[in-house]
Amino acid sequence: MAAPVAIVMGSQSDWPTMRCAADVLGELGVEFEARIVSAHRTPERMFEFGRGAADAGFKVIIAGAGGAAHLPGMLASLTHLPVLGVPVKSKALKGLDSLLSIVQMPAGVPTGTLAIGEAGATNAGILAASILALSDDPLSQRLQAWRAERTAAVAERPTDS
Ligand code: RP5
Repeated sequence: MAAPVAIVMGSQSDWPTMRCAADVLGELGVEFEARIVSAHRTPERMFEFGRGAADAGFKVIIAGAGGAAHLPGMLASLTHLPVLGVPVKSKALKGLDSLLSIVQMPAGVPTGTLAIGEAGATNAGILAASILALSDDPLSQRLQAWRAERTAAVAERPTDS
């Protein structure tokens, strides 16, 4: 069976950020496929991927890009699957450019937009799992246990060390 989550990114340089989505999906036991698909450098690949994503068996797409970050929005225009956009931190503008490029979609073409950088990628992974968990009880149980573990790991008081 095909992996339910696609993690796509505009460049190899996005992988250290996008790997956070991959890591958390791995912890939750969710299969994923990671691919480089650039809206600007490989537009034909983007069209092919976006148009074929649902038929390929994907259920959720996590798309990360930096700077003029058009990949998440373009993919959202090419597929009815949910697209979660991760603004990758850019060198010049620290990811504010990426965030604004992803978040300001016109009405009718929604792109879920997460925080800039690694926190956003991690949360995109968790959110993808939450979406899949709506129709997957064992995953829902794993997700709830995972969240409870993280809650229990927060100390009530700070320490000096
Ligand atoms: C975007 O340009 C990519 O998503 C990446 O965040 C940024 C820089 O890409 P590289 O020049 O590092 O390949 O398309």
